Amino acid sequence: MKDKKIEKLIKLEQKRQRETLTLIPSENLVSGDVLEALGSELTNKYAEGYPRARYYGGNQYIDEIEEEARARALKLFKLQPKKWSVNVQPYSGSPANLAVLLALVPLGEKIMGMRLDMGGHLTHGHKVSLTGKAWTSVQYDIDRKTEVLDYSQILELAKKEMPKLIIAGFTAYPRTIDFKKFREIADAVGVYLMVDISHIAGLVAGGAHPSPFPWADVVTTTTHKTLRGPRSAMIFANRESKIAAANNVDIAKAIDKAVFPGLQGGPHMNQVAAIAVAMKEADSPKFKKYALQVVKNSKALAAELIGSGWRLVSGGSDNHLILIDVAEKGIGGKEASERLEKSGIIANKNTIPYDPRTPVDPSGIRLGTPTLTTRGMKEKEMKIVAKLITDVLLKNKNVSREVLKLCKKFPIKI
Ligand code: DSN
Repeated sequence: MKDKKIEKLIKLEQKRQRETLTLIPSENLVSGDVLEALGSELTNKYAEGYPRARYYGGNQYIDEIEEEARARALKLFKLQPKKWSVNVQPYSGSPANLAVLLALVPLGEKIMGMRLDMGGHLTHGHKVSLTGKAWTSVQYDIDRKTEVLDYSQILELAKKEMPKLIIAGFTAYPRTIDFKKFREIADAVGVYLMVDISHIAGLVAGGAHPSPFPWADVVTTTTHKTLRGPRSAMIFANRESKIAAANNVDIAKAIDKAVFPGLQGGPHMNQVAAIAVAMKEADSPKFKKYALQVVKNSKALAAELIGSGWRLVSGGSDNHLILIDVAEKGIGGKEASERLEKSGIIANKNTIPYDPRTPVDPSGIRLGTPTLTTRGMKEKEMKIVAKLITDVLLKNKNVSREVLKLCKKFPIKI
């Protein structure tokens, strides 16, 4: 690289990633092939429109790449092109979610998603997000006592508020989601069910979490979390959606139109190519094993943390993530994540349900196992990681040396 300043900073970031334990559940490590596609000359090309219907010339190879990405995405999730369409152009998860709302819910009408501080997402109708400004948003909670979803409460709220679209899928929910129950709720009020599987897409693809596809009208996902692809997103639309038919909506067309020209200009074709690469990588027995190991590791980490006296939100984990109530031990989430970082353990502070503290210094930290599992760590190492976390937070130790040793034993291979 001729730009020495940026080259140096990239190298330092590579070293940071190699020599720390990433426990942020929404992060992962991509393969060399995904990086190569992202860093390719595809970034030079404008391709506004869709395959075989572009506004610019010179798109013959670009068209093939986008068609391949779509075909591979459908195959990965075992979807028939006759029944499902997929749009691979959203720049990332937030515009993908926005595009779905733009396509299916008239501006100003009501949507219903989970509250951010309960584990939802900004784009599920939070008041600071466009999704909470351009639409009327009602938000559901999780059960105060069990800290899991209470489907009957969600049904009641849906019946009372009569939203036009219900969103399921979360960013800080450590348990299995019952998509069938969400379908029943959406059907009870005759509205769209949108499922955002950004966090668990890799688990769904690998068979480590039930699939939303038998139940949803639309599924959105980022591609860079458990799915281990580039920073990007996809929207799957159910061509057989009864709600779309009842509303006289061609759901696939409406979503394509909302993505482009509704929200975006030219797709980032380097990202689209990297999605294609990632979809193929995920469509393998090796990835399936990976997805199952992510969950095994999360359960092992959760069990060990509980054994060390920590209170976990909902009492454990069924997926790739864990929420520790650190405030219960008198430590703020901000302080906890900062102290962990000093020892090379990277986590993020997070609200817990009904958090009495603020989002900038909440009661929890959120941990996830996708990255450590990509590095090859298993249950044995999760026990070590749990002990390191406990040593830092409860015994005030600096465990940098042990962290580095573990990182060296499980190098990042691309
Ligand atoms: N920022 C993502 C996460 O960490 O869960 C969600 O957008």
